[in-house]
Amino acid sequence: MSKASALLVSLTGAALVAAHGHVSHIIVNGVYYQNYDPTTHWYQPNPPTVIGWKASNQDNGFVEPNNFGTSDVICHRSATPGGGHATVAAGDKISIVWDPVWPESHVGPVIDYLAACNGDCESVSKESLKWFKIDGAGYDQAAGRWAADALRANGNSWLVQIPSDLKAGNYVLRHEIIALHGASSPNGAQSYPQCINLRVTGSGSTVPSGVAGTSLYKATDPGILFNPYVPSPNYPVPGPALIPGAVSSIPQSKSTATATASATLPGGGGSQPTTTSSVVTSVSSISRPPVSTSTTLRTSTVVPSSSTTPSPTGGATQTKYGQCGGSGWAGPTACAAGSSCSVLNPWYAQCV
Ligand SMILES: [Cu+2]
Repeated sequence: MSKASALLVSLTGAALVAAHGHVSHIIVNGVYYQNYDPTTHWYQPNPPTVIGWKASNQDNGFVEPNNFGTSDVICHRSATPGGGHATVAAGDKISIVWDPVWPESHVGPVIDYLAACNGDCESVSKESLKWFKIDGAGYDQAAGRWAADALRANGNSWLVQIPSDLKAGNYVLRHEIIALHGASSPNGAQSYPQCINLRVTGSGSTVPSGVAGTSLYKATDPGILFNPYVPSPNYPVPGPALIPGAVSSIPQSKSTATATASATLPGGGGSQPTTTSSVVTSVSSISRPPVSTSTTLRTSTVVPSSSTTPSPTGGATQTKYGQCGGSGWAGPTACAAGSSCSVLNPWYAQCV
């Protein structure tokens, strides 16, 4: 090891305890769906129903290789299914957006899997899910960069395509970044799995076979125990092979949201997207209602998110006791008649 690379290792070692990230939302066909936010929703008495799985990664943290044989690796720590889903068509491209900006030090692969729920994903047992890999990008020799670098360069987002011949049904999308900055040491890699419920429509007939989440990786796999600090790394993306016809990554581009949608609840009986006017509102037509009249609980004003994404407040009205504001809040800010939006703290405002 050169002095330079030894210095690099010691510097990045200091970053091991830094916060990392989670997927804040997805955009598909211009429609924005909020994801589970572990840094805020975890603490809320009435968090919104979202497409993403709930998990106890309030620290924006990761799953360590010594736990790759435990259920925590499936959809992050202590994960339980998201309460709703998004509807997409086979062949659709989904933009998966992380927050905050992925750390430059956290080089590594980006990998996406699907697993069929064989019923509602909202009530599926995560141990029963069999994952098949629909993309998996490691080190791009031609571009001279890691997939995580490409993600960061793409507006902190990753574009994944649902296989066009996938059989219609309910699936969990498992999107993952594996950070390798500490991976030359045993148990030094960091897995950041994020799970999202999808209802896939279409006329396809294929459901590829897959493997249980607890069998995806071992701590000693060559793509898990790996020194990334070499010139032009020859990196083996860990996990099972790509399904037939899949590519390591499709050409990356950013997506722009022009509308927002709520998660669809299970048991609705239909496979239609929730693109009715009641839940999808053109962003340009949104007018943000006044946040609140004064109440004794109010201690501060709501500061609009500084995110570059249009604020998808929608046209909906929040029910009494539901969330109506707070940092990063993407849901309704208007309260049902008889209640008003009260700011409890910078992260949470509630209709009371
Ligand atoms: Cu980190």
